Amino acid sequence: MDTIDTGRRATLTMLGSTALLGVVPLTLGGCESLLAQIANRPRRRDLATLAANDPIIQGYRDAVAQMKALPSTDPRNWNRQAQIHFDFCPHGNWFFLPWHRAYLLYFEQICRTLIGDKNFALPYWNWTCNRTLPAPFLGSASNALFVSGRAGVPPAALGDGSVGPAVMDAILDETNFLLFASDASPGLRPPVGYGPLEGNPHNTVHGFVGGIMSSFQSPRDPVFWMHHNMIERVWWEWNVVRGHANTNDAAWNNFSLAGMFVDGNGTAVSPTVGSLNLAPLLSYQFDTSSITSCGLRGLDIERFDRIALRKLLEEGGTAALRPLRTLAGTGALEVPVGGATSQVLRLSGAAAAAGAASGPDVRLVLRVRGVEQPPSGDSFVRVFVNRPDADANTPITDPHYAGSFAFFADPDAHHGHGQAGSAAFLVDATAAVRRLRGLGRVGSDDEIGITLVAVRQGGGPPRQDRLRVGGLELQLVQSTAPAARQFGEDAQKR
Ligand SMILES: [Cu+2]
Repeated sequence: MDTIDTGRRATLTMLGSTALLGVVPLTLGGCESLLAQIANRPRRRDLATLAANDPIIQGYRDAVAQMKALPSTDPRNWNRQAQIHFDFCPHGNWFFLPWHRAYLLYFEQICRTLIGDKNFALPYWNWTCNRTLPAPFLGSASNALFVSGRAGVPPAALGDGSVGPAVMDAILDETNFLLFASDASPGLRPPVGYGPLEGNPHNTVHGFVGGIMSSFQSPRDPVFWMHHNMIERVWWEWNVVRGHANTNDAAWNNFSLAGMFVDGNGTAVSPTVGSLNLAPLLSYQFDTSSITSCGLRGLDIERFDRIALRKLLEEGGTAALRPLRTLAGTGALEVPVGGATSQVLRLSGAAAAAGAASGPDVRLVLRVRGVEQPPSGDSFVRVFVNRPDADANTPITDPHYAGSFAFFADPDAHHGHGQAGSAAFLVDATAAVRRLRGLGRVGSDDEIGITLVAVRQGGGPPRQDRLRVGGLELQLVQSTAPAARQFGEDAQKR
């Protein structure tokens, strides 16, 4: 039998975690059947590999239709499931990933129960390789996966700057959990700081699809679950393939998600964040093509060193971002939303200190504080360093480009959450500054200019809207994170 581990202690450890995740039926048929169940755990597949009439797509459509037909007294009812997101979803902090992992796991169990297929697994929308809204979600109201009011329908396509391979590779190579997964927060919902994964591809896809997908009721659009399964897929690749550790911070691991989700039978569940760390080894697996190498040979993770992998997932590592010095800050500013508009800020004294950012663990992090998105909500922001003439036409391949961020929910949905005006976005400008120093474009004037360019999704014409920002802070930050591990053969890594 192919087991994911060896040794009695490990087996018992897995039993504890597995029962928590509800993978196991109520009566266990002994360890062997449990291990077989884990080895054969459902495989989540790339939507693009499934034909329109594939049983997985049919099953998902069937599950959604059934959930819509359930009475609103049933917590598995479609709108009740979306309400969980409205009531509890964390955004802009380190609970973003595990909360949505639990949300997907229990939603997947509900699908299984309703369609009577214990092997059903949610597919995912690999938007890095397939930039338009997947075909099974189009059509008309007779299709349970269709929803009206979307903006991003084909031929509208997502761009390289938000979901392209270079963006995703940079995210997947981030070593620090707090930058990968968004910043540490004392509670479930304060939006402390959006990291690049959440702030850029995650938010951009919500805004791109538009309609209900850009609100806190976004799970009412069936494509929400395919999008978040891709986010989960990214986290999986970050852990399993790129060998990065989640944080071992007890405040994160011990955080309870009780009272939020129900399992396939509608029974309340009480996972902790830490209990979800082993989900990639216990609850589901992914098909194994690497995200950013579209169409290339997949990875055979069954041949990985799974003992070492389990250790990494179970134990995590120290993840810290310690501000060494705030180099410069600004007060409030506004950026007009449109084709060729930008705002330039000069942060004096930055360049000399930027010279200190030469070690691998010292970063120059731009914190964009108090971001209030424009009412229209369909824009995103590009950040350039020392390029005061940057505009919407400046390509993201420009050496001055540092990163992007986008907006998740429309301002109306933000009310009731008390989040308007309080979101912060983290942009790691280290690579851009190092690149510019190499080109001799930083240093002589002892200043670093930050240009924010607000661009409309789909490149629409300028609007009267303005993006309001509470202020910018450029910080020199000491990053602490475990070195990347490798669990497979060299050749398998991408
Ligand atoms: Cu989301």
